[in-house]
Amino acid sequence: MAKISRVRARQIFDSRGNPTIEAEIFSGSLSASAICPSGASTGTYEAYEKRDKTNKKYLGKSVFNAVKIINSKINKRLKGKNPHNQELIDSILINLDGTKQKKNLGANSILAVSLAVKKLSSKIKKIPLYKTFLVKKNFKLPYPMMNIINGGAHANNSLRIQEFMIRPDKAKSFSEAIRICYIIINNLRELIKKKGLSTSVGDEGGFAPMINSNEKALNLIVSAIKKSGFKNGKDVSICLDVAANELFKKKKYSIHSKNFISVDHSIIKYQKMIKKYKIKSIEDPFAENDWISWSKLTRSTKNIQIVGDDLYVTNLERLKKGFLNNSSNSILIKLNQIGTVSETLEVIKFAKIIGFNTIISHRSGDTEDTFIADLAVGTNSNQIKTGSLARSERVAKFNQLIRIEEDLGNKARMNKIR
Ligand code: 2PG
Ligand code: MG
Repeated sequence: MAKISRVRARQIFDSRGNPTIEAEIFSGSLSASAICPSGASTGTYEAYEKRDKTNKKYLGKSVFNAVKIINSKINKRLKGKNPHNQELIDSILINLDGTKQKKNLGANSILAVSLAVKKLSSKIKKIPLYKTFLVKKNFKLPYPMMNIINGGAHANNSLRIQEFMIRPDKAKSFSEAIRICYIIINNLRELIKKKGLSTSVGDEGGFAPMINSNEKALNLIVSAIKKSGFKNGKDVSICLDVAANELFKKKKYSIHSKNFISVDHSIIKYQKMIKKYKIKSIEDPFAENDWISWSKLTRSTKNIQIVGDDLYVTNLERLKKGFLNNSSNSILIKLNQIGTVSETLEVIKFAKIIGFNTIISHRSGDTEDTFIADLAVGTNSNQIKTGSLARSERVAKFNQLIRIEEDLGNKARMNKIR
């Protein structure tokens, strides 16, 4: 039986240049490592990210204490354990922490270890990582939701909506999906340039031009899709992440302009926007505790993907509540919102039972780690959200999916958009 001989960690840096944790697990002559990502527009109910708040050397953001926990406590508890028993290892970590939001050890230290164990197990078994999750055959590639214009907390322009994405719905293969996005992004760059605006990019690789209205961003995208020879709403769909937690005050929302308006009024504006721009998917249209407004929107729209991110925070209890309230029809999956691989898989399994789409997602502070690309294929998730075709930490995930597609050869299929 394989045994873990050592667990060690170090502080490294994420794509925003902030400290994060890399964990490394050893068994015999083999080892595997994994890195924890970090969000900017985080939900209140996410698992806790442990940082050295009083260490001024890194502006309170270093993770030395969390690293120390891995090198001491976690190393001690996992030594001698079977790396193939992911559930046992994750439950040891959960129990060692003992809190609901993983406040003792920090979800960042727990997740880095949990991911590294999963990778080590696949390495020892000599099985590609994507084959070690829920799906055992008929693997399918996810559709990318590519974030081509960044706003909100991910850019310093004044766009209300955080993410403007495109999804190439008619692509027959993953490589073709990327090619379609590539063409549109290049045309979008030209259109932005022509307007005399900057083509620099935001945290997730999408352009972050200094524009101030959602409509202006949407018009640019519609033009880019058209210029590329595709039909908006047919070949390619526009998808949004509003991240409405950031736009909520006293029961009112400032999603559509700087003015705060009522929920009913916001819904009317959403409906107009959906119709005019043929929008197919909206993530976090309302705030994380505003369950009723979510249900109102979900009930009042047809064939629109309504995605819970901050609403569910990859947490089974919250997903159950959303299901009972008819709050949405899809869930965004982020490993570090909950903190272990096993708990993430539990949430995905339940989402599938209730017929929700599962969309695997990066964080705005991400790294060269490509775990989520394998997770998307291995869980039959029909979409992946991992930024744009810019910034290596984003492109790395797309490249890994291209490798997986190649590995599957003539068995590779695209998933279905429902
Ligand atoms: C989101 C994510 C990823 P962050 O809101 O969906 O795009 O952003 O990691 O900042 O929470
Ligand atoms: Mg989101």
